[in-house]
Amino acid sequence: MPHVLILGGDGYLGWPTAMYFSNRGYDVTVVDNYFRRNACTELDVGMLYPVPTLVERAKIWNELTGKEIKVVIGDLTNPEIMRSLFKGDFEYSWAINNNFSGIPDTVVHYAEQPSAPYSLINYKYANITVYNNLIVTNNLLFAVRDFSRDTHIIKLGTMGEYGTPDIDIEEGWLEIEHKGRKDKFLFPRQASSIYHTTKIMDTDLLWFGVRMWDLSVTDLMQGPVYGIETEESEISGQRSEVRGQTAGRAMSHELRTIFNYDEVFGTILNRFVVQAVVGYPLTVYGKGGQTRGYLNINDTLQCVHMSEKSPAKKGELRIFNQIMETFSANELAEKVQDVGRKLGYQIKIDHLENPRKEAEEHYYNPTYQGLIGLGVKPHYLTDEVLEGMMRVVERFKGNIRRDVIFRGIKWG
Ligand code: USQ
Repeated sequence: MPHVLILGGDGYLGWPTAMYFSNRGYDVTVVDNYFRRNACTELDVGMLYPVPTLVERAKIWNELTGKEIKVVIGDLTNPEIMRSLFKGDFEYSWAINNNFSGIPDTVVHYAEQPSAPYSLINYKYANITVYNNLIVTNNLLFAVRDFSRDTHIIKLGTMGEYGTPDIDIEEGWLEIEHKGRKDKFLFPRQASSIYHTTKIMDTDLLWFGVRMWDLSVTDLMQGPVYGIETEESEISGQRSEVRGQTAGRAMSHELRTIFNYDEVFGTILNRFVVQAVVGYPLTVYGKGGQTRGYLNINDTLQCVHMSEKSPAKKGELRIFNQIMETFSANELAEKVQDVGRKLGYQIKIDHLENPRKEAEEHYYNPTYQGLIGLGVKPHYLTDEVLEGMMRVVERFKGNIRRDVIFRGIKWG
């Protein structure tokens, strides 16, 4: 089976993606330097439940399914570590299951600092974001150029690269007619945080690699993701002889993704669900008309898989808008309030002074047909999905820290 290399394999999307591919028979290697966990500890933002280390998760996965996920612990801003993933000499990192799977057929690049608020805490966190995101992407670009130009790069982008323009948002490209002549360009970008600005810049780095060296790149412009469980995180012990049936079930919970509900790393809907369960008024910022494209974590997995199955051509930067439906912050709050009420929660909605600088009422009409065209079947945000999330969060209610929900990191 093809070899899929996942950069940033410990994060909210990285670990579920690793299990998803492994479960479908792929040879999977994950790399991470625990950036996200360390940042959570440094900023003291809490998590809904503790998560085993990446190495432990791979062992649990192996015990439950018999499948192997190879783990490399290393910082991809170090070019030698990035290059070793294409050469198989793990001199500069720490690797388990050290038998090199060969040059990857596909690289999934999630190894970025993913939080807009983090990037605006102060200049130090802005620098970490700029340095990490751009250097990792550049190291990847040169490793692929130097060792394996046929590897398909799937890079996670963000819908926030486009901002909220007063025109329809196309999937990455726009044909422009100017003084009687026409050409196609990247859709205009106008990010609203330092984090989002780095995503624009790494799109540009890859676009350069496509033009210069005929690389094959898919850039997935993703909206905010919600959700906790995936098919693989709920696999219960098939290998009961290893630790016993009950242990198998307990272990399967340890395969769940890192779940943050704090202001820095939590995304809006995950935060609202936690707030509802713990009786914290929902934190709508400003007027709440901010509209974004959302998707279920299970759809992220499908989108990456479908992109892997139908790669971009050599010399092509293929861009998809990775969202399944659009909502305003107010609409999300009302949905959570309605579902919560049915479950017996009295949920208030607050309109906090917006710590961000963003349009609170705006036009928003993105196109998002490309991934559906590749065969992705959307999971929409139904009442059942929200109820399912609340039921999981309820089980960990005792872990929820109210003090990390809102600290007010200001953009201004
Ligand atoms: N918002 C609230 N209340 C909250 C949290 C957020 O009203 O408690 C609002 C924000 O002001 C914003 C919208 O909800 O208008 C989305 O905020 P978010 O924190 O869920 O998402 P964002 O900061 O934009 O970043 C997240 C991910 C990032 C990804 C991005 C996609 O952290 O990695 O790239 O979503 S997008 O938003 O389309 O750029």
